[in-house]
Amino acid sequence: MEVELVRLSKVISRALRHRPEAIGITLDRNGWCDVHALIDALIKHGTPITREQLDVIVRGNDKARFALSEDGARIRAQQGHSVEVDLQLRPKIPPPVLYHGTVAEHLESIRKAGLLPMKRHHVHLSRDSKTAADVGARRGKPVILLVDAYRMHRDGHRFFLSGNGVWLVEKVPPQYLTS
Ligand code: HQG
Repeated sequence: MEVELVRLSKVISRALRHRPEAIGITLDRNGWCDVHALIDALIKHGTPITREQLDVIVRGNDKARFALSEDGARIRAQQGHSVEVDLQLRPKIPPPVLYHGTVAEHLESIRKAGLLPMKRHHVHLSRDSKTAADVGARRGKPVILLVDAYRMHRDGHRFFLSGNGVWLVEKVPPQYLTS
């Protein structure tokens, strides 16, 4: 995606996941925002954007971060929120192994406390180790942890699959982790 669209995508991501109030929009309880309201608010706050650009961002986003409602009138982020939203995800049986990408400096704390959601609502897990490596690489040399999702599920932990293929769980206690 061209540089300008990546920049716009980051601004939208911040608005729809973390700080809607910073540009004066509101999300409904399921995280949706009226598309015109979003565009107007972005323009008003110094980020001019057209409906065409927004559509390209939604369609062309490598991670499908955003989804439009069926009628195209509303938009929301598919995961990664820090604001309280109910994405109405239903619990789903995970694959036996999931992966988490992090960096060495977090390992000591993760070994003690397990994986925690930190600023987000869930711990984010990937179906494949390559995706986990990419996630870890955002912070430095990636370290990949294996999550025994089979045993977690069997022990009663609930997993959710986001609209863009990210596995979400409330926490991963240390006994289910191996590196
Ligand atoms: C670490 C991006 C110390 C955790 C990505 C991670 C992903 C701990 C960081 C999505 C810890 C949280 C999520 C503990 C977890 N002690 N550190 N007990 N438990 N951590 O960004 O998984 O571009 O909230 O390892 O591609 O890195 O936003 O989570 O390093 O899909 O669409 O604390 O964000 O997608 O960082 O990334 P994050 P994440 P988007």
